[in-house]
Amino acid sequence: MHRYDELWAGLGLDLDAHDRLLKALPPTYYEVYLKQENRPRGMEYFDFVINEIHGLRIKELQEFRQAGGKVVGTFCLYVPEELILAAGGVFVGLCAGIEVGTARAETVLPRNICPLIKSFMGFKLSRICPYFESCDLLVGETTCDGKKKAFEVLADFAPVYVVEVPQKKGPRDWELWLGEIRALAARLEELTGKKITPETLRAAIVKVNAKRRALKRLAALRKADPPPISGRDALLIYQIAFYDDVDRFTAQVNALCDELEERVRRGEGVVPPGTPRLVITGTPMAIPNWKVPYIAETSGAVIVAEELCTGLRYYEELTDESGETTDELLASIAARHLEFDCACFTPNLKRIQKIGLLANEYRAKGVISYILSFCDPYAVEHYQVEKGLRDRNLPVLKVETDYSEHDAGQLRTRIEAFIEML
Ligand code: BJ8
Repeated sequence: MHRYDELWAGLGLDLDAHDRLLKALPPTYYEVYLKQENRPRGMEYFDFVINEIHGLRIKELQEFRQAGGKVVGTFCLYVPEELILAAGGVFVGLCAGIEVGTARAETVLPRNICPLIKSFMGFKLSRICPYFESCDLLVGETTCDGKKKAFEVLADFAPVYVVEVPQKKGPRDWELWLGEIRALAARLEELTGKKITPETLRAAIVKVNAKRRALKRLAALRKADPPPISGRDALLIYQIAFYDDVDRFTAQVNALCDELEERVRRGEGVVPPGTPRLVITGTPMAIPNWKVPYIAETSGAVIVAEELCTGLRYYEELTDESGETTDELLASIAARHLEFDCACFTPNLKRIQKIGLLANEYRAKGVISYILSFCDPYAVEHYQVEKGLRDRNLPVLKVETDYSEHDAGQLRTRIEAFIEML
């Protein structure tokens, strides 16, 4: 990776700690990604993006800010990307998937808390994430208790605005949610100094829908046996979707899909036909958390779909583009963002049905229920997942883990045994 010392210093990063982070990534990336055989050529763009993860994109964000633009950091799918774009801003997803700055994070958080929360707090307090340092506003949300309370802490270190996400999906919850979307729109207008109009809203919805359509196209191609792309590569693309320029990303995903269509036509895949196919469900896998997919795909299986926020939940639903007024379009955005199913909601049985349907549609032989340690919503909801999949005679393996490598050997043994019995 090129060095951007001036840029990083300008953002106030701790350059020594940042260097250590940058050194840790390339060997892992080589092992998890570059060593794969028969990768699609179209992955070159995404490799390039990762190689420049703290470089070119950060430069673009700084240029945007120097021209008066505002960058908004988010942590959850319930914060609509199209709203930020409609207000003239740029969004970046800030969830983090690596154990970094833990000691600092533990000065303000309990030790036993979800690694995703600890990781984003560690990134902020250690000043090693140029995305965090590029944000003019962080938009949190009241999903799980851990995140909700962590945003109160984060507000001591950066400007934070919190959206209230309901816990149920009834008529009263809808009223609350629509009000929250309107309030967020007003806060974003205040931040950017730009009015959200029906035109800017519709353009933003069309733009983000195009990205979702490209990702849906990619997902559909993975139904082929053999699949033309690995689960690891698909996950990488979903992770990059959270911070890359929307139009460029969409074009690159579509170009990759053109290539994958050709592969499917030729019957060419990344694994031999008949390789056991898996669906992964559960908590999000923020970049660079590739641990479980890497283990599963180097243990004789291939992942064909993800019921994750870094997967299906991110792209499945489209926002209705047809509204005329700002209010109608805001209601469409609110409706779309109450559609997908996070375990923070109750009841959440649509999620359970979705996992079964997904496994059938993608001809998966088994499901991995992936849970980040100390994530109560997904850990407790695993009971429903297991029950629902048992009814469909689908084997499920529960994997509860964090970002460290200490359990990698034990996980490999369990995952290999699971794949063998499929
Ligand atoms: S819509 S999954 S991105 S809340 S893993 S921090 S739930 S303790 S990330 Fe999430 Fe939005 Fe839901 Fe998706 Fe809490 Fe669990 Fe940690 Fe989590």
